[in-house]
Amino acid sequence: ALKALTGAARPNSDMAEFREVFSKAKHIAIITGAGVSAESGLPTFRAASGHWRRWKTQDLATAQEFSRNPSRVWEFYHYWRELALKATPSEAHRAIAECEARLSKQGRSMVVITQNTDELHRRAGSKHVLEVHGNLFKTRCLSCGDVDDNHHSPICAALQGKGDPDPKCSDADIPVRDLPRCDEGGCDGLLRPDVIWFGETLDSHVLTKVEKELDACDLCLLVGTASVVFPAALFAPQVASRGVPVAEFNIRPRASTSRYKYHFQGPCASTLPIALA
Ligand code: BV8
Ligand code: ZN
Repeated sequence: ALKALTGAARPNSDMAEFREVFSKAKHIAIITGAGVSAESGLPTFRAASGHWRRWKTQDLATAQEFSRNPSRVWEFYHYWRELALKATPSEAHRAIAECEARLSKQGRSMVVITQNTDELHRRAGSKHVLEVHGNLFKTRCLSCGDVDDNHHSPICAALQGKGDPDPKCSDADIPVRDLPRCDEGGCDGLLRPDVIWFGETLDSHVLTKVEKELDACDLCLLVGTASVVFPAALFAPQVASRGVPVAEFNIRPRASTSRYKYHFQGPCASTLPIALA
């Protein structure tokens, strides 16, 4: 009772018990957030209070800000693209990818439902990945709607060396004609990153696939997410409400009234390889 009163963090769940459940699961859904890329060197949104220069991430990641100041928003995305290109998948990404390959040989499925846009799950070798917030390395044309893969570094000459996150850094104020443009048959429309901005709805095709996986899974892992961004924050609670066990892997201590069956505290690059071995 005293512990509950002090709200002291409760110890980790029993890993042996979790691994028993894991060994019997046929369809595993792994929901991941920025914490799974933390050990790849990508700052999480909560860390550094999610700032780039003087702005909060969620104030820049909007369609309004892009139409108001496309140069500033492209500097921001150039910064993230270059960070993600230089990053390498962590032990957490790798453990997930290896586990998927092992399970598929046993006729068992694993799907990664990621909020991350850094493509590190794919680079680690995961095959079945649903990117609910889009992908930094895809562009979408505002004129013709064409969506393209784009891993160019820099994405356009004018952004070379730009995007420094230091608050003292001033805007590059790149003229819109020098920002990334569409090369689809003379369209030349302005390109945007193909990510889901705040205030934009998630892609309905992706959401349909997510719903199917959440309804089919018999075990769910929730890795490295603060679960504050909607509607992704509702995915794990939806699985738990079906009575399916959810195991949360997070660096922050478990709230004494955790809503999930299992909780393993610690950096997921250390905890996941043990859990998924
Ligand atoms: C929408 C791409 C319909 C852009 C991103 C209720 C219902 C619906 C909408 C809302 C709602 N309430 C509010 C909204 C609006 C908004 C929202 O959720 N706002 C939040 C801030 C309250 N949602 C939307 O706008 C969504 N659209 O619902 O459309 C609609 C439309 C209009 C009006 C109403 C409804 C679209 C949301 C998608 C936004 N796009 N990404 C870009 O950023 O480039 S989200 C972005 O932030 C990231 O992609 C990421 O998903 C998210 C950050 O969350 P996390 O991944 O959890 O990362 P975070 O840093 O927060 O946490 C890291 C965690 O890891 C921490 O817990 C930490 O402890 C842990 N950790 C750290 N290190 C480690 C670790 N764990 C383990 N190991 C470690 N080493
Ligand atoms: Zn176009």
